[in-house]
Amino acid sequence: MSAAKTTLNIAMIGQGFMGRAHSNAFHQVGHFFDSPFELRRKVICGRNRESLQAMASRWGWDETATDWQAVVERKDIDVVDVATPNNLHAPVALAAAKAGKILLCEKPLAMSVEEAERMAEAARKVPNVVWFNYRRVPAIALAKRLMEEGRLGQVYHYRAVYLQSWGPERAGVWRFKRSEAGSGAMGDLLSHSIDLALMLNGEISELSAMLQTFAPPTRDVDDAVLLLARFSNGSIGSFEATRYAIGRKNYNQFEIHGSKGMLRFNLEDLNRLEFYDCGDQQAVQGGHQVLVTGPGHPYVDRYWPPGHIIGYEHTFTSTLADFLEALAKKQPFHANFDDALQVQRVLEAVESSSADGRWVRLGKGTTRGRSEE
Ligand code: NAI
Ligand code: SOE
Repeated sequence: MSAAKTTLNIAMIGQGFMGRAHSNAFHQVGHFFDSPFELRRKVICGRNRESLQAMASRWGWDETATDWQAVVERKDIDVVDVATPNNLHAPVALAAAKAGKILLCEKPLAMSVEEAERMAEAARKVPNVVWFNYRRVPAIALAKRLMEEGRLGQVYHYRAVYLQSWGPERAGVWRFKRSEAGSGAMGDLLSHSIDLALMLNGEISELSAMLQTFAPPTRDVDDAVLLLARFSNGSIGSFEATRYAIGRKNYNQFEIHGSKGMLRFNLEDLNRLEFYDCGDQQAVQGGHQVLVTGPGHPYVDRYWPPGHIIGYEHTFTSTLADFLEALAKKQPFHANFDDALQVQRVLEAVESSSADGRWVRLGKGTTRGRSEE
């Protein structure tokens, strides 16, 4: 008979989009992965009692609550998952870390570098995760593997865009308020592109950026951001993130050119990675459209047979699965609060460059993805 698994009681703060994505991951991880822990969806905490109850029933949460402070101090809670607007990440995470809880937190980690530093320091005492879920897209994990194997050679160009089309008519929600979001397209979208760039291509050494707000007074955050960057490996990068790319839905794309080849990925075609290999016979050179559904591709053997595509929600399940495995083996996990602090440093440099109209140097080591160590 196999030994009983340790149960982890989870409290999730937030009942919105990510509340659903995380609930699904907590529910599914044990179905697809050999989870070393039994996860119990113990308390879901939000602000709207009625919809909370409905959500708790739908997603299998035992209890509901509306006071996050009381929840994070409960002795019977092992894990606190922060899925609230950005301004609450720090207070909830700091209180939970103080109470010794395992910490899961949404991106962007914080409202400022100063806040992110305090959070990262507190989180070093407990196991922790930041939900930079795109790292676990199989095609992106494959891109990482190919780069680590040197299949791109020396990297020259890193180019990323993150395009959405909220446009002018979607004001009012927390995402458009500096007091709750901290920033606009920058923290919401660019943070993902920067996290991936640091993971795939290493440290950014300097940057020059421009932030733009198109919508007048109702909105006090950036709608769009453009960024030029130099990486420590000698490559140069360009990034664009916008909520005004009318016609684009969730167009999270990167393209990397090296001396031996090229990689291209777009989230709207999540199961595919394009790989151009200069080593191919000249007669057949061209981008390989790799359907990253196995065999031999990251994560996919946990889901369906080759060719049976997976979706957005699986990235959260795979993130959680990797974290639980690392937790059981007492191994480091990425992306963690320290990784997200590096992203936050880049975001702060973007703001300062945009305000001063200058290039900003980032101190050596400040933006190196921890996973590169
Ligand atoms: P949402 O607006 O759908 O949900 C936010 C939730 O927080 C709501 O349920 C609200 O009731 C709850 N909340 C607000 N104040 C609260 C309080 N005082 N106590 C308890 N609950 C409170 O927002 P969404 O899209 O779920 O975003 C949440 C976080 O997740 C943000 O930090 C966002 O940047 C991040 N996010 C990350 C994504 C990813 O790809 N990793 C995707 C979407 C969002
Ligand atoms: C915004 O529309 C959003 O949901 C971001 O908050 C997420 O981080 C991004 O993954 C998808 O877009």
